[in-house]
Amino acid sequence: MATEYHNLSDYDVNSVPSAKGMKFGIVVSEWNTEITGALLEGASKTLMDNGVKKEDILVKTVPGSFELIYGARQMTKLPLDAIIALGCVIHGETPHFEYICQGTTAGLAHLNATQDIPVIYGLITANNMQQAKDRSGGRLGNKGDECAVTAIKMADYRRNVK
Ligand code: DLZ
Repeated sequence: MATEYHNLSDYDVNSVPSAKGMKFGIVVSEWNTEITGALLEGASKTLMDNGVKKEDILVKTVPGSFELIYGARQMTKLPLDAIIALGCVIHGETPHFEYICQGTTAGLAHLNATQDIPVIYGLITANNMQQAKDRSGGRLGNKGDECAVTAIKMADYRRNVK
């Protein structure tokens, strides 16, 4: 289902496991800070709405989305339950957009395949600023909220998978 048909902030509270005692890392990119700041706000609030203590959320910034890979990699060394990577890449005039999106996506996927802690993919890849606003607290909800719920579910999965 495309995001167009699904509000990113909607979730069934009954489907979210208890996040009591869980610790999360959020690594957030400074590029397009208006968008990434809104993603961070949404993710933090949704974690706390679901029982995570403010002091159990570690937030670190990196310069751009490409650096989310290293930022998240460093966090995998900490005693966290899941890591959320938040960034926003907006299409420009050159093919740079494709390289950043592909590189960041592949890097974060690689961490999921090789590290023990789930890394949640909170990268908005938009053709323009309006699309990014729509997905960071605008008409399509907030991808930060979606990432927070996903982080709790994956942290619970990690704790319980045998
Ligand atoms: C260079 C660049 C460009 C053009 N656009 C974005 C963007 O839209 N969103 C983003 O998060 N980062 C962008 N960057 C920066 C790269 O992610 C990275 O920080 C630099 O290439 C340095 O490694």
